[in-house]
Amino acid sequence: MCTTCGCEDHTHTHPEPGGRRRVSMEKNLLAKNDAFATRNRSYFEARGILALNLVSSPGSGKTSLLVATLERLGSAHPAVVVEGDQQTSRDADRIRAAGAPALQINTGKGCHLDAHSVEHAILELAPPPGALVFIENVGNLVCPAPFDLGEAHKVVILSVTEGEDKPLKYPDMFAAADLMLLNKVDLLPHVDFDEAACLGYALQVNPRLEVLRTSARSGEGLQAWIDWLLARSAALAR
Ligand SMILES: Nc1nc2c(ncn2[C@@H]2O[C@H](COP(=O)(O)OP(=O)(O)O)[C@@H](O)[C@H]2O)c(=O)[nH]1
Ligand SMILES: [Mg+2]
Repeated sequence: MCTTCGCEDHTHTHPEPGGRRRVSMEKNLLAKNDAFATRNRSYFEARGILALNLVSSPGSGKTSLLVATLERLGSAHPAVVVEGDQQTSRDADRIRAAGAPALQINTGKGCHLDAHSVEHAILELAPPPGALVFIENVGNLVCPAPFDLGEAHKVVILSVTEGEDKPLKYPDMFAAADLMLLNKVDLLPHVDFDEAACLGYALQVNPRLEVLRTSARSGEGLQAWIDWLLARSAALAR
């Protein structure tokens, strides 16, 4: 546990008086996490399961996008969801209401999911071969970045209400992701958001980042996102 902020299970730094920084690099913790992540990845690969780790700040629309995605997928493609939040089972309840099995992990003071907790959740959810597994991480753009959960891809969600500079301010998260969903594009006419600058910043941090524009509210871009998912899921079955 970090003795400065009380946060559990993560690696970070805090400024100290006099400009010195105390570095609390818990390398063993990351190594232990990586071992569980490798096991999760083997489990997914052996069953042709596409697992995605959804990361973003709180409120960008992760759960809303998942609900809209599950409603569109219907029973045509099996999917299960692991939900991570510090408290409450509100998101898992929203997912179950959309018709998919969901399991909530409450991290308490922890600010990210870890691969061991995800392993337990997956064993309990028992996704069928070929299923989609969505892991909604705890909302913040810092702590989940270095933690591999065994996913095939990290998907970072950025909403247009958060400001175009977030890829520059939180580069680790955008560098770790393979896909960025630019969400809440229905709100673009109402907010000061420089979309071209945002895309430029995101690609500056991660030149191989794919980007899709979405709105969980209007449905814009959801078919492209579902096509992205199903193409990768189908590739695993080959
Ligand atoms: N206008 C608009 N609102 C959205 C969209 N996606 C999510 N929201 C709203 O944003 C808020 C946070 O969404 P939620 O899915 O809980 O975000 P999460 O914390 O990332 O899971 C809720 O009030 C949603 O209704 C969107 O595409 N457009
Ligand atoms: Mg959520």
